[in-house]
Amino acid sequence: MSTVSVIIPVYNTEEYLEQSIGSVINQSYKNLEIIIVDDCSDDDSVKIIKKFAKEDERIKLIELEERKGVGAARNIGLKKATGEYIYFFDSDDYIPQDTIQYLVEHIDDHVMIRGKIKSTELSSGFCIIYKGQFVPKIFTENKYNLIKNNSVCNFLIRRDYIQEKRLSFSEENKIFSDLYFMIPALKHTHTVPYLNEAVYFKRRRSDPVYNLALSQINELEKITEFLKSYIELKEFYKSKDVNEFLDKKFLNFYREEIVKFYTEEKNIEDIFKKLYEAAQKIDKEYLRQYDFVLKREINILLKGNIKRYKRLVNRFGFLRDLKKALKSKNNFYLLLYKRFFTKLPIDDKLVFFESFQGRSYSDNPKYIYEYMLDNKNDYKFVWSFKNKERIKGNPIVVKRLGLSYYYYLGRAKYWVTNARMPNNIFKRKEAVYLQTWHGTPLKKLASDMDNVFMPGTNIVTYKKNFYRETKQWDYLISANEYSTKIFRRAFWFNKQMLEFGYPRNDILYTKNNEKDVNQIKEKLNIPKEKKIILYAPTWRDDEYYEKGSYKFSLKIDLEEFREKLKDEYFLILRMHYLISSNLDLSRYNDFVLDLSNYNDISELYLISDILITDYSSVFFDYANLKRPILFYMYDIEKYRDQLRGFYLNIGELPGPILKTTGDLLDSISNIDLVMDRYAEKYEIFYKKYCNWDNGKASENVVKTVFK
Ligand code: C2G
Repeated sequence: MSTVSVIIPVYNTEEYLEQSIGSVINQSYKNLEIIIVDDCSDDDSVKIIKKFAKEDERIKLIELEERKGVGAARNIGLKKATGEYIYFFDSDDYIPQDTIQYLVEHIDDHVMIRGKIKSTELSSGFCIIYKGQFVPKIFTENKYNLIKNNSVCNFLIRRDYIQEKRLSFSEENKIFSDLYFMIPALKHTHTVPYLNEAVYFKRRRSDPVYNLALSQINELEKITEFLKSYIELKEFYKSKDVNEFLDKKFLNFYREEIVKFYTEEKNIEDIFKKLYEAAQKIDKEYLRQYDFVLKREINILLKGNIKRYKRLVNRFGFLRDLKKALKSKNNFYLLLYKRFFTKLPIDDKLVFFESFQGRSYSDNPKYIYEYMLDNKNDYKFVWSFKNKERIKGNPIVVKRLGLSYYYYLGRAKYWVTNARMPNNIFKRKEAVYLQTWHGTPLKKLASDMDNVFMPGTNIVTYKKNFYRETKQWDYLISANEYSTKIFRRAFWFNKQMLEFGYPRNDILYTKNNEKDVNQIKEKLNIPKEKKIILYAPTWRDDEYYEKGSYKFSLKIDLEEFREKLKDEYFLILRMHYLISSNLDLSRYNDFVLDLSNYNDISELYLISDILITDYSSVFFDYANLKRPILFYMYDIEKYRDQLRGFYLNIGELPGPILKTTGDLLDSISNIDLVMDRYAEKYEIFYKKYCNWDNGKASENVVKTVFK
């Protein structure tokens, strides 16, 4: 039985090692030599590997004393390897148990074989079982397609072949290091079998630090490295097939990465010299088969005149935008925004407001606006709504994503919103973006999330979009020190944090009196003589109709609730703004009111005597009132452990965690006892999370931002 040396470079992948190394150890093919090269990790990776090594003598750990990069780590692993075959594996990936077995069984007389690579975003839980006879597909002229993704992973290669051809990885080029190994590896062989059933799961890393396209600097680094390796490899390899492979790679890279780099209005100057040098290497004959625009751009690039090239890129950029613009009304508006509205003079006294993506007149933006209405009358205001509304102060009202929405976004000096803006809208440089956010976080946010279960996205795209958004924020409001800490990290935010509490909570201090409370009750037609219970749960990421539209099934037995409570209490149901399920409450009219569509939850806090919630940030705000809170967390295990994960230890919560209607009723009928029992916790909670709120947050925010 031949030995397979599995080479695994490791750098700070502690969270994946159990699964990744575990999947190698558990291979049905047992004759393995597992060489793990730790590239100077500063997390607990080495500790975990040592634990594995103690129990499995096939594991050899090499610890590098200084960081050398993945290419160098693999080269070191190769030097140590003694097996007949080499198999490359990355320390955050995962292979089903028969993968190596299948590869060994099907390599025959070939020098190498490759299995299938599947990308995944999930942090756990994939499994694949094939049974039966498999026939590999043989790659010949098209063999370079096997390294379209620039990766050496899931290749099984004869070690004597590697030695004979002196194959090694580039140690300088970190991103395209594998190409330096794989191009010559493929060049010297005629046929390469490919086995679809030998699967390898490649994790699309959720950590943006490793996700190279994320920031501008990294994009620049990626482009520079690509151009450098293209030039080097072109100089080294003269054969037609390698050249065609490299040219194709270059032109695809140009179209996808470089054009994108330009369209995001980054500097052509930063890459022009290298790009010019790279373009000299392209085979003019090969270029002929490409479209007019690409040919023309490359041909002008070849002339080396940056001004001319820039003019052309801009012109074609406009044509590309125009082509996109003709596809939909929204794209057309976007073009107008980018090319015209943002080129008009900025209006220094114009403020653009939006709350919950135009869903309502509410939350922090509402209170900032109302303060400005009364105190900053030299400003003009625009509000954006999904469905047009009339609100006080007579501002300009625009329909979200309509033409005037884009026009005013382009003209306004200030943007004030509590949620993300659409992905493809970039703020003009002179504008000021005040992001208020919409809650103290309990559930994990943005960069702290490991998985996303929302429809229509994956973790990498989700984080990239989020990152692009947060980079545009100039100010961010935080309601407490705890939020500040989380926001800085989770939102990659390093500009000015406004630490005054939440503007939306001002009224919890300024209107917490009988007269104002009764006024709200009257407005909403709510019995004044009854005590009010507010039930305000959050949404569930994995229960949806479609993107942006979520389901909710009420887990409170209303029949029983009414039966037991109707004499003393009145219930307000308040679903999260992402919930589109409609509740049929017609049978309970005398006891329940659905106020899910009411604009302002802060007013509902004011009028209620008890809050029932779950994982919603509403409890942080409500605690300002020091009134009882019951946590109805009937699905806590799933919500916390699978869907989101929490920042807060639930032992800190200022009220009981309940799982059934019976538990709720029990607590409600003993509410004074509950308050007594939680008095101390409540006090600690209040000090930690409500400390900054004092009724003046709107004023302080406005005075800081609108000087
Ligand atoms: N909200 C509401 N009614 C509900 C739930 C929430 O009006 N039934 C409002 C509250 O103002 C709340 C905000 O929406 O503070 C955010 O709701 P969460 O339930 O906390 O959920 P989410 O929108 O996912 O935001 O940092 C906060 C997080 O981002 C959570």
